[in-house]
Amino acid sequence: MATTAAAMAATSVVVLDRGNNTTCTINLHGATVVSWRVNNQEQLFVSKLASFDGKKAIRGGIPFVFPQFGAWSFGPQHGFARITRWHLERPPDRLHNGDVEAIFSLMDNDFTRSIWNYQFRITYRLILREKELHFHIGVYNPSKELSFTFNMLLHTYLKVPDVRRCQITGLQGCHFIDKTRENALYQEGREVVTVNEWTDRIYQHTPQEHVITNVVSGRKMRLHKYNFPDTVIWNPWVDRSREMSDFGDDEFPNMLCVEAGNVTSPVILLPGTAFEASQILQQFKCPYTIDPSSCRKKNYLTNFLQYD
Ligand code: TA6
Repeated sequence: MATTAAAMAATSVVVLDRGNNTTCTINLHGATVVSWRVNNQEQLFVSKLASFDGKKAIRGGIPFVFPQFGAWSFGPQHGFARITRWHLERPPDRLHNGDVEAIFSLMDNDFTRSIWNYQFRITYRLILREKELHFHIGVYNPSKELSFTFNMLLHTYLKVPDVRRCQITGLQGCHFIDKTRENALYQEGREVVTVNEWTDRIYQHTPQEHVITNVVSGRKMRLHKYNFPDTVIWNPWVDRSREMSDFGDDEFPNMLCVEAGNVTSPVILLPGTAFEASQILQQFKCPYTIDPSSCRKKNYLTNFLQYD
């Protein structure tokens, strides 16, 4: 019996529910995280014009970019992973400490091989904690003789009340490719980066941690990354917003993309080897303005490391 579109759509969404109105929703189309709610507050931006037709990439949440970042002569912009249906490897499961975990996977198939003729297997483990969302990614090359090279990036759309009030730490001194200025290379001089115009920058060799201020309800978001050397900062502002059919002309003030990835230094994966990377998003409230380190309490560090 053919699976109806409705049935397909219905079985395309997986919800991790930790209780206390803290949930994470993943669409199997691209294993795109389409919602992360902490105490009933949505942390991620999804456009009101986003398409959920199971074909186009979802405009918002956290699309999974692989094996190509950006334009691609062999296939779709930002690769095929975000427009391919993933498999639910392990359904949501409550862990001993109350956290909820689920595992998704993607393997090569006729469609992917028609674009990129390599065998691969990706596992994507998501863990929903009280105020944190953990992403653990493994890429495996099962081939006996062929290596392959790939980009990988988590295209995180943060929901913000007003992007002009956001500040991003951890980019000072880093070189960046500015896609708004013919991909010229510059060096960031600011202690905190702000966004007040069309911004599309690939920051290279960035530190493991960024703090974004003034996200939902004035809180802060800590992004901690491992084995993701680059950070992309993007906001389409006025003109680019109008060019996107799945993005409202008035929505740019309410989103900020801070994307951890392997962009400028693609990963080479030898036969029979694996690559791992991870990201942790932590929403926190801190009375101190910019210097998040003064918010750091001992137990934060112990908590952070227990899953690595
Ligand atoms: O990650 C930033 C970026 O590469 C921008 O250049 C912009 O194109 C954005 O991604 C969105 O790309 P998309 O293919 O989703 O329209």
